[in-house]
Amino acid sequence: MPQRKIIHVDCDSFYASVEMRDDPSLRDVPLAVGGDGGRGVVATCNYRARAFGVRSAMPGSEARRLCPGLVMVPPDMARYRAVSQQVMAILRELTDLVEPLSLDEAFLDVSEVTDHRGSATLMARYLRERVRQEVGITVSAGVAPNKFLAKIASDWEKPDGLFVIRPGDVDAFVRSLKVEKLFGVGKVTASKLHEMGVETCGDMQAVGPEVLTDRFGKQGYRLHEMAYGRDERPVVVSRIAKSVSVERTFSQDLPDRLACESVMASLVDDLNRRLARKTRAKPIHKLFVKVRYSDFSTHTLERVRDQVKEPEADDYLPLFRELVGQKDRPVRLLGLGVRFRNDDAPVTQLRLFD
Ligand code: TTP
Ligand code: MG
Repeated sequence: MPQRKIIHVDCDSFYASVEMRDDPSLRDVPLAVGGDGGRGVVATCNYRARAFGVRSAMPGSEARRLCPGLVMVPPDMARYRAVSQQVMAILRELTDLVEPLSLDEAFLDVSEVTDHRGSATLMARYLRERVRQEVGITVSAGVAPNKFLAKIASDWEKPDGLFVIRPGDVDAFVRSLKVEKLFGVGKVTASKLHEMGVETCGDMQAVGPEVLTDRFGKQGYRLHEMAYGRDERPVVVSRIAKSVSVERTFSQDLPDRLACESVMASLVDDLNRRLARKTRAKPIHKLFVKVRYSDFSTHTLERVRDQVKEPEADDYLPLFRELVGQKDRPVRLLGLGVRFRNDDAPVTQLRLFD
């Protein structure tokens, strides 16, 4: 298998971060999000509450005992889903190979991405910054040659951290890695391993695959593989893209329509690069443009354009002109994209967020 570059992204104290973003009075207090305004269990809590020992799945009563000043708010799943979609959309602008694991985390396979000089570290930095600026929450990221290590890496510098495990660092990294960090190793497996004198992956390497499979069956072989930092599971894209788009937020607003039209060609280039990376592209059905003005009002327009194979700036200019009309207003963001035809039988589509 060729060397891969995998990024794992995980939002920090996700539900709590959304609540803190939307209500400044919650920003400087220990906060838990939980069922029934406090009588249920803690879904998550901010890092200030974690310092008191509050944790996910803890009964609200226990959380309050540990942390007397704890503020508890009920969850608002609709809002978390919307934020999640915003985050995932930013990830998908970088690559289509995005595998969400839950509302707040995803794997990306960026092996083929050439933006950011092809550096997964720069890509992860960029994604973290964009989510911070555009969504208003922090995410931690891990970069590694496979999913298993990328997930450990994203947790390493949490919250608001980035940790990179380069291929050459893998051996040294895993040798000192505690077995508790391994996927599937809970309290029971960990204590069995400890009884065998195994604390780290280095210890586990010394034990060898035979003993591990004798003791743990199939899981034993997985443990052996993980002890060497090996994991060949691919990033699985479980949804067929309905559209592909690119957008750019300008560090300084574009003053007028002419300025917008002059960046169109480079946006179309970006779009075509993204389209070229699509492995399961269907025929294009519609083109659309999006404009956000300096007052944050956002407008989009789409038109059926079945004949387009590889869009050009000239395909988008008429839409752009129709959308903005005759007036010049400062533009903050410009986006464009394509929607694919959706006429063949619906592929069994995983509803990720239900
Ligand atoms: P996590 O990513 O496990 O936790 P987190 O994002 O709150 O904190 P961090 O990643 O910084 O450690 O889970 C994501 C969301 O899933 C979390 O915000 C709330 C929800 N969740 C529950 O509802 N119950 C749980 O037991 C857990 C672990 C999470
Ligand atoms: Mg999280």
